[in-house]
Amino acid sequence: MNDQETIQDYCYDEAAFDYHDRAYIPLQVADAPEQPLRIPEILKPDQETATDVYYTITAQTGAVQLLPGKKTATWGYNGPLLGKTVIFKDGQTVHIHYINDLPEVTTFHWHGLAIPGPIEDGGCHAPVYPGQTRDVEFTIHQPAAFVWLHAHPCPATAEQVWHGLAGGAIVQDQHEAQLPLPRNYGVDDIPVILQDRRFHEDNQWDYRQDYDPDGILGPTPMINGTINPYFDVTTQKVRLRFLNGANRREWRLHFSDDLPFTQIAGDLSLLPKPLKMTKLMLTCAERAEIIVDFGSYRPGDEVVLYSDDTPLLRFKIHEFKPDHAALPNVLFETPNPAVAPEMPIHYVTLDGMDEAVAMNGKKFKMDRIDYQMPMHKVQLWDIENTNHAPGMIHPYHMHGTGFVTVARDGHAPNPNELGLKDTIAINPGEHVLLKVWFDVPGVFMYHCHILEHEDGGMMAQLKVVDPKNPNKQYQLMDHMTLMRAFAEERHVPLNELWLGGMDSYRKMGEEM
Ligand SMILES: [Cu+2]
Repeated sequence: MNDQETIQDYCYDEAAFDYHDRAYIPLQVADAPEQPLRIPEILKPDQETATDVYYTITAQTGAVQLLPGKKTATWGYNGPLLGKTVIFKDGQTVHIHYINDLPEVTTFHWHGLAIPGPIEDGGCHAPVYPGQTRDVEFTIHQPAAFVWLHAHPCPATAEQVWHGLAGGAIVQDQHEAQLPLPRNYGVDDIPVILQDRRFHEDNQWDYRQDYDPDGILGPTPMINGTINPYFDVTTQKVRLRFLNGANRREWRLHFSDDLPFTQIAGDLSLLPKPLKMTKLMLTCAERAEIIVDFGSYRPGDEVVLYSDDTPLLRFKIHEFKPDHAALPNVLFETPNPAVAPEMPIHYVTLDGMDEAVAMNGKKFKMDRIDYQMPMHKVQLWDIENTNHAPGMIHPYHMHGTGFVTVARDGHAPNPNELGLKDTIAINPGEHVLLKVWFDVPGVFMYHCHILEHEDGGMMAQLKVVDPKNPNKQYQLMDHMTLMRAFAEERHVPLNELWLGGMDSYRKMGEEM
């Protein structure tokens, strides 16, 4: 690498950054003592063999001491808040036993896993009702990446993630394992899940009070479920696996002293080559892995990670052994399969803002298939954000696959978009061209990953048809079935049920 390649730009339309929104809530440091960054434990398998691994994942309620005073009521997986880090190995068959110990229906969606849908994928068609369980089984066939688990019941995805139903998962493969990269989990390889919350009376969260159809924001940064966190640096190089787990917020990351860092991976794979940069923007659901070299600091120094002007995480430098090993120049060969000539470009538009959000002019319907696509065929997808400038940046996400970014408005993609991705930020007025293919069958959603936008209807679903089983039928649920369950579980009549996304349909006069 040479210095000319250092990226010193956030790469997106500044006029569309979230801080221009009239409802924007700036981040501020909480009036609370600093705390060690929580490192989610690795989830222990119930059983593991050379070919198979068995996990139990329980969605549960809990309470966490986030601020001085009262504990905050939270939700989590196998713990009170967020989740334990799940390890998946390429080639392994995974068996998961889900338990719902929450008071209401939820689903368990693996964001970033290329596994069949809609049941294994765990979107809105795979509910687990309170007190009930579900078992799924799938095989991992994909490159090393940092993916995540989150709730996805429509239209209450946003509210359940806000309660805490989100956790990281690491896909490991043999290629990545052989590269000289930090991977001592919790020491020089740490997840950094970026979220924001507003604390109300008695330190509680209040989703409905904070609701905004363009996405809920809170002033307090919460990193891995920690307020005012610090991390003790004991190695010269530290690998940070960032996940934007916020409902709405964009994170514009940079370090004190404009310390350069090296991005090595995006959402679903390593990058073709490491990229030196000083600024990194992540929109909702995007991931990035970076390596920070603290070699120019001494014990007692502190390095601060910021988003815009707000400190998020303090790195306290301790003694470490010098590590001047260079990173490899080549990290990954991004697949580049040929487009099937018989497949015309498929167009998707991300439309509107506030309650008017839609995709291709329509709001999402759980029992409607919007598109059919043959398995293994590669197709160009043109994703357009039809917002007029200044508008908003919409992070576009696809379930069940990783795609290759071909072009932004006819220009080369940003250099850190050259690996496999599952979520891509689209500027207002922009067309982003993707190469899309599916290697697993099923029904999959694709949507804006501002969680209130997806609940509000900026979402659609496709059916991937396996040529070996072209007539396979999928039992699709509808919104009303889930909403009746929510009404019953919340002990309110259906006409008094409030779920954020329902507002967006009602206000636009649309049936669910
Ligand atoms: Cu959006």
